[in-house]
Amino acid sequence: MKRLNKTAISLVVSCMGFGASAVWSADTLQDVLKERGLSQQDLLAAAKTYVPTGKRDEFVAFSSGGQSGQVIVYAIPSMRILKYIGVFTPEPWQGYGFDESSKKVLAGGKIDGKDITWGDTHHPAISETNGEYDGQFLFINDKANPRLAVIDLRDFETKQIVVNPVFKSEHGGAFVTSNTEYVMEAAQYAAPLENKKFYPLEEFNEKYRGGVTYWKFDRKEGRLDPSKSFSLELPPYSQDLSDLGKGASEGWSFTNSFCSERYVGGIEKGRPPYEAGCSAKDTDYLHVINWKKAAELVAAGKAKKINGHDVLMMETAIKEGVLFLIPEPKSPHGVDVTPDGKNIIVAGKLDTHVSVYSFEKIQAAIKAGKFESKDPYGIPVIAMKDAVATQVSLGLGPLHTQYDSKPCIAYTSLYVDSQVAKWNYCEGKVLDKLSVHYNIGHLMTMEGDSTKPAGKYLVAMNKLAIDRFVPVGPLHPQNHQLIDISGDKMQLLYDMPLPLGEPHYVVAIDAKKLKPAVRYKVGTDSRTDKPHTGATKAGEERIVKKGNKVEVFGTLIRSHITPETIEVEVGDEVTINLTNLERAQDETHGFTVSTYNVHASIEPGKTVAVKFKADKEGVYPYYCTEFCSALHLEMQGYLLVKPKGWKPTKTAGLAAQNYTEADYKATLKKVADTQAIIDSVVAYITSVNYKDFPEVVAMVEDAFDQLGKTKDIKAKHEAASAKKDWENANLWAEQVWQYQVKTADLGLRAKTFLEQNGAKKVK
Ligand code: RUQ
Ligand code: CUA
Repeated sequence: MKRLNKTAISLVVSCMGFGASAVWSADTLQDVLKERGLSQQDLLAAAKTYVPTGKRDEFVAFSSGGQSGQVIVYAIPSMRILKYIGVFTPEPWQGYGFDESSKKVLAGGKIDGKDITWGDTHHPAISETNGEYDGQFLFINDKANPRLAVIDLRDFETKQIVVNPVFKSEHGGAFVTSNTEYVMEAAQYAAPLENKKFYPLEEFNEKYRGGVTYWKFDRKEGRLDPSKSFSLELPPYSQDLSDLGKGASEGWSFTNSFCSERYVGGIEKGRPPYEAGCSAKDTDYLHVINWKKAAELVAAGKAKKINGHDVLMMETAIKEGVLFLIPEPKSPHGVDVTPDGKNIIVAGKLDTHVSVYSFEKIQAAIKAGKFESKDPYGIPVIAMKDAVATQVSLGLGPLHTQYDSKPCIAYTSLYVDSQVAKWNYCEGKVLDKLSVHYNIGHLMTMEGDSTKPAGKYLVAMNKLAIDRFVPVGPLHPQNHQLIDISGDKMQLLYDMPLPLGEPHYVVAIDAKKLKPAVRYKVGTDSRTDKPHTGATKAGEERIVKKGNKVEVFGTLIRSHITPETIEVEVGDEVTINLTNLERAQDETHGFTVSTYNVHASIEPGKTVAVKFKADKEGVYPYYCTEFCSALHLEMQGYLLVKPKGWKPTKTAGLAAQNYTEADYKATLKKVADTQAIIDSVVAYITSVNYKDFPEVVAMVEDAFDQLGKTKDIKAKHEAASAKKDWENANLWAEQVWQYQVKTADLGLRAKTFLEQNGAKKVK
């Protein structure tokens, strides 16, 4: 690589907005470039993605976690990972699958009474209002075990999992209607719709079916409503990706298929394999569905109940004119409606073309009753020439298409060529091509599925990331590549390894649209959004024993778990409810009991219950698992599981420490010194406009709560000292100091916050 000269460097430096007097002198920058072997292009890319400490990213991306069954949240352009959300798979940090309420959410995903603790997540979708992302909810599907999950973006927690009542696999989901009235998913591999019903493969054409499901979403409740959801029966064509109409095509949906040959393989019997049979014909079928009318038909009682679920049968759909087919080139994959809803772009994996279907032409053909044929099930087929506006040859293996903020501009992934093609779908022209790492699957532009894509960046999702990163064994991470699409030419900016399954698809939203909470209303069950039955107020902590059931109503506040001891008999059923009483931001506590496989994450205000059978005698420490404060390690207690009928034998109390008067005096000195610190912090806080900062007000409230507790305790150590009981005098004085430490800790956090956020002096 050519060594950059000084002029070039200073040019770059001034472009980046570093003044001549910047801390990084030109020489230092040049040294770094030279040392690390970086080009000017690299430096530009770095400057476009680097987000300095304290600054925030512009977009937030929600990535499918692939086979991990989770969702990965990362920020753009820095590509910093922000969170993993447990969805179909237990996630211990969030207590997901280890506390009672989250276990119930996961149990919603049981199939035939069996726990399924993983998922093959594919396509996340953000809820929309008038076709624009509103940042309220996220939906994601599980292909392997056909399920759909709802994540509330107020707390980024999974609230609901529903099982598809008629499918055995599901790929074309999740997609939302323009106001999130419905969330759509399409079956993948055809199977009988009736549950637990066997038909031989010889009866594939007659008894196996595909379909699409429209899940009714109740936005107020934030939950899918299975009783108001329905499906549409489709031929066994291996339905694939789908998309919902918007704008001009509002009320309609579109679903691809890749095996309209209805081939069932059987290489064991000497038949050619699936891949040969499923790509034999030149075309498959795009399914065009009037879902609004279908919903009306279902409401009018025209559906058939299968497994207790409304299914609009093909026969009815054909008769009522809600289902049509159009040929589409060879084994297509992606179908993507343009932002204005006027066109539908289909990419055929085994064809170099993308086909731009015109919704207007499709409607004209339907109105005129102009069909070229019927498929074997009697569904009217619109001729491709009557539906296609244009076809553009882009390259090998086109898969998915995304849109720019600029009109008519689209980006399509080319799997075989490992490229992104930028093209104009109005003029049918290729504009630019960029080589990406390897085997690109999906790609994604900012708010690219909405009616108003935000442009700026594109992420290419490359599969099987050979050679890019430091090797970590035969299973490679995936590679998400960030691309700048703001100019005429695309520019590759960043490679991010994603090490948690194969993320199929990602959606990204303007970060400003997300308004997550920082705390819960005290006593909230976060998985139901309702008051928790085990919620407890400070001072009302108790242990209730009824027969062999022990229920603990406890609280958490730095750095203390109430109660400190839980005594049960072997065989008791133990429920521990814990409420986090903190108000300060991020004062999260965790909770576990040794060897009982329970864990909870208890954010401020939350109440969580863990439950287990104390089936083994012994002593089991419990503790807070989140490093919440300087005295976090002391946030502990014991679960004592006593043998049946056990009686104490020793009459002596707990061992004494033999503290002296000198110890007590030393503690009092420590208390006085700490109080001086608190006083100075309080003086600072009250000298500025701290009341204008809700975060600080919460911290100050918590701090005074802590300090308020010292009064009673001070009385205790003084009483003990009057009796020359140095043991208790010293220990109670120590307790005063504990509260002071917590107060000082909060006060200092508040002070730092005020200083960093420009608090002003007040009189
Ligand atoms: S898939 S790589 Cu969306 Cu499941 Cu296309
Ligand atoms: Cu609470 Cu550590």
